[in-house]
Amino acid sequence: MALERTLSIIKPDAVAKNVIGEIYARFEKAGLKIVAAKMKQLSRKEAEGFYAVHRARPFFNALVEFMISGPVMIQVLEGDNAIARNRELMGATNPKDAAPGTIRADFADSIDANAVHGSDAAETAKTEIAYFFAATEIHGDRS
Ligand code: RTP
Ligand code: MG
Repeated sequence: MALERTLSIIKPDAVAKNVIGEIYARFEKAGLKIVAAKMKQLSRKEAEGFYAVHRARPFFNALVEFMISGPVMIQVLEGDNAIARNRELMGATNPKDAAPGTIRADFADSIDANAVHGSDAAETAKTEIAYFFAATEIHGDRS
């Protein structure tokens, strides 16, 4: 299995619900290690840049507004198959479709306010991690 890193964001709705610790426990129980973390109020520019791939989509403005509606908790997760494993823990984008026991099934209210973000592929993980963290801020087993 490949030791991977992925970018995870606990979105403003879940931070406001005070469930950072419960979500971290799920990462840890699944064998994902938190190797970098910061709480941050995203600026509009940062949120637009982060989700730039969705710029032309009808939900883009709502997504940016939501992402800047309060602080987010941003972390790098490291572990075997971390990218796919984190996506499994998260569940489907729309919490109505998310499998029972997933983070979105348990903590998300809607497709817009859906509790967590996770990188979806190796290339996006690399770009997204670099968007928020310098190499010196990441303290993992993988160099
Ligand atoms: P994320 O990037 O936040 O981890 O979510 P995801 O991969 O599961 O979903 P993605 O397709 O990348 O969409 C990013 C976020 O945009 C909102 N969205 N709304 N109304 C809609 O049809 C719609 N589709 C996507 C969601 O909040 C999603 O998390
Ligand atoms: Mg996505």
